[in-house]
Amino acid sequence: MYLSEIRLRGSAFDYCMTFDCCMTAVSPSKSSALHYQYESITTTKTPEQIFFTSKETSFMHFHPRWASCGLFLAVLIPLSGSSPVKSQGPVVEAQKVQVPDGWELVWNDEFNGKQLDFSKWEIEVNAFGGGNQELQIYTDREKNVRVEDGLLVLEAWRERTGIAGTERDYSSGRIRSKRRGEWKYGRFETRAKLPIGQGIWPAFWMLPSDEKYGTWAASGEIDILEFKGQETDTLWGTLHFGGAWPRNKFQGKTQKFEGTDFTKDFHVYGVEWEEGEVRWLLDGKVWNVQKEWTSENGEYPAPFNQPFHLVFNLAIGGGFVGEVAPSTEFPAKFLVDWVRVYQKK
Ligand SMILES: [Ca+2]
Repeated sequence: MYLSEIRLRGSAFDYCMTFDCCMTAVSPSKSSALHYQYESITTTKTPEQIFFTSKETSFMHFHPRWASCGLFLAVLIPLSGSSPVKSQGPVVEAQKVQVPDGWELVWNDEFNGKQLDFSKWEIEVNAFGGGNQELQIYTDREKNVRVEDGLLVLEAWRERTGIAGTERDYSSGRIRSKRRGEWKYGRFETRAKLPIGQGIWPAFWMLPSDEKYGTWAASGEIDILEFKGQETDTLWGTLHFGGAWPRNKFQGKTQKFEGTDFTKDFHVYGVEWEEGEVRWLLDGKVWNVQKEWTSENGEYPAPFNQPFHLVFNLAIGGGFVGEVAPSTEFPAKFLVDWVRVYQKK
């Protein structure tokens, strides 16, 4: 099954966001990237139907028939009587989403808009070092967090930056889906390109939304992707659990992928998380499986039986990745093409 995502740029995007309508569509007739230029937009004042006049297709009809899990799926309905297009209207881009067999798409962000979708993400602003003596300050400036050219860009700079009276030597970006996107079990994947350099630490991970079993790491942490900018062929996949710090435990795997430089190309990083098992995927292939963990405050499979949310961040320095080398080049960019969440059919 193919799903196509449609993103509207310019005023149409804002309009669409106003109605919280769908960014995901089924295209029965086209399976590759679609580009439509719109001349006008009308609506029935409901989220169910929005009509577009375009150059290639007279109208586009968003329909709730396939609505599921907060996503409206849509059908492109070509109508006759196309009118000529004179103006440079907003551009709609669609790209194919291939859903893995046995799963259905329940949430995604293709990062194809003009700005971060705050219905899905919160930008985290802090200078606390993440508990790892990290050197960055996370800001909400576009310099550090933005969406452009179909990508989420988390960009770190070597610069003295301050917020609320605290200054750090580097600035960077961090976002999370807490209270916007939270799931118990599923397949969580992102397509991303990682930054290079000693002391650069991009991560895609999950945290418990309600700390039911206690503070970190008693309620768990799922590190889907961790990477050191100085080891460009190596991935870390880890679970944190046990008790509250310092009684926390962790278990995971470090895997070297000979001949692969994760800073050169985009790859798909993910996990499949189900009751009693977490499997790590690289480009759809399993490279790490974890089944054993404990919780001081709950029966197995606690703590990994509660809703978790997603986090993307680009940390600089700290205990995991070590010191930043003078030769490390800035800005460093963590580029994310998309993130998709699937659940079992
Ligand atoms: Ca994208």
